[in-house]
Amino acid sequence: KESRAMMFQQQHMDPDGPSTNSNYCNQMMRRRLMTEGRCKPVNTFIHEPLVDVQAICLQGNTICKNGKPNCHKSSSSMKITDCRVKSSSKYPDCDYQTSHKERHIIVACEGNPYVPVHFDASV
Ligand code: 139
Repeated sequence: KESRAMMFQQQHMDPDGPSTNSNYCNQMMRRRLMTEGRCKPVNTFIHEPLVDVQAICLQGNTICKNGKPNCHKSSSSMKITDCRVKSSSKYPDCDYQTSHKERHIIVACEGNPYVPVHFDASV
């Protein structure tokens, strides 16, 4: 469904990032509305062109963590930033640890066009 695809882009796409900034996750998690109601515990931002991330849906098929068969693993490693809420963080002051990485990523795809809707893992 298109709105799930848009939500994936809002929560996971940052092709021009990251700024060289240890505050990256604190700023981005708030700016992308993942600190409303609760602090989303873990979220990954992807620093690659949207077309390259959409193309993962045509790459290696794999089983998702929830057992569904619609996951795909990127054939290339990708620049990502993992944001993980600190144990000392207290809503509404969501405080995140920022970790820049280069990993293969696994996304779930849905719809027609068949596009990413969920971030499953990085490996
Ligand atoms: P989520 O609500 O999980 O999915 P995020 O990915 O942003 O939102 N959907 C599937 N969901 C899971 N498995 C499948 N095979 C699916 N196929 C379709 C968004 C939508 O995708 C649909 C769902 O029904 C839903 O409507 O793991 C929990 C959250 O943590 C994030 C990813 C996930 O949220 N996370 C976890 C990261 O960003 N990085 C990590 O390394 C680990």
